[in-house]
Amino acid sequence: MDDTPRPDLVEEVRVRVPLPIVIPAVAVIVIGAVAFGISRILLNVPSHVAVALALVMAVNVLGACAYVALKPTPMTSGTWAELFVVLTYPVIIGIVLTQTGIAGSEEHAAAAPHEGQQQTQAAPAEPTAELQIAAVDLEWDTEELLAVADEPLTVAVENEDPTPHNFSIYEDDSLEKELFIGENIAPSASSEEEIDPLAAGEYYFQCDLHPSMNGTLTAEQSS
Ligand SMILES: [Cu+2]
Repeated sequence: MDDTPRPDLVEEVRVRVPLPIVIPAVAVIVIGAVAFGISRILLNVPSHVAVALALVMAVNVLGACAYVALKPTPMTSGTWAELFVVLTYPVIIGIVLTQTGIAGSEEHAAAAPHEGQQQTQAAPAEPTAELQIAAVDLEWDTEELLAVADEPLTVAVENEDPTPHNFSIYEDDSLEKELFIGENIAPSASSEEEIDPLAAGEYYFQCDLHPSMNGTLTAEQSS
């Protein structure tokens, strides 16, 4: 008799053995990638467009599943490809809408500050020697300060809280090297802190009374 295993059997075993692991793993990866991709698109279009897009996607998924379930003949790679196109065309529409701005992205940008971002101001593009920061509800109103390097700085610190705060600068978050330690600022008071010139680089600032109130001060050469 012939001892060599039937090549088709070997092939079958090789394919079948890992399937109970491979199929769920691939499914998780694919579902995760699709969910992540779609969420990027939905978050980038105005909310009314996102709702419509999500509904179209949902109908598509239902339709595609019905199609697979009812199809009598085995699926060929061609029908899989068709299915893929049907499932992904809303994603493509979404990408086109996002990229072209047809969907009114300005409106979305205007709405963005309502989504829990009012605590964080955008960092100013130009470094300045006159910085401002305010303490509100045990948080700084910004976590990024952009200062001019090699120039004396002032930091106007406003305390809008009923508790005292101070403003201190350290070389880094190890707090090993102090660069400036501010006096405590009374509730509802403000203080103009004068800081010696800082070399270009990144520094760490915090309230020493509440170290969770911290951020990064970046010193940059002014252009
Ligand atoms: Cu504080």
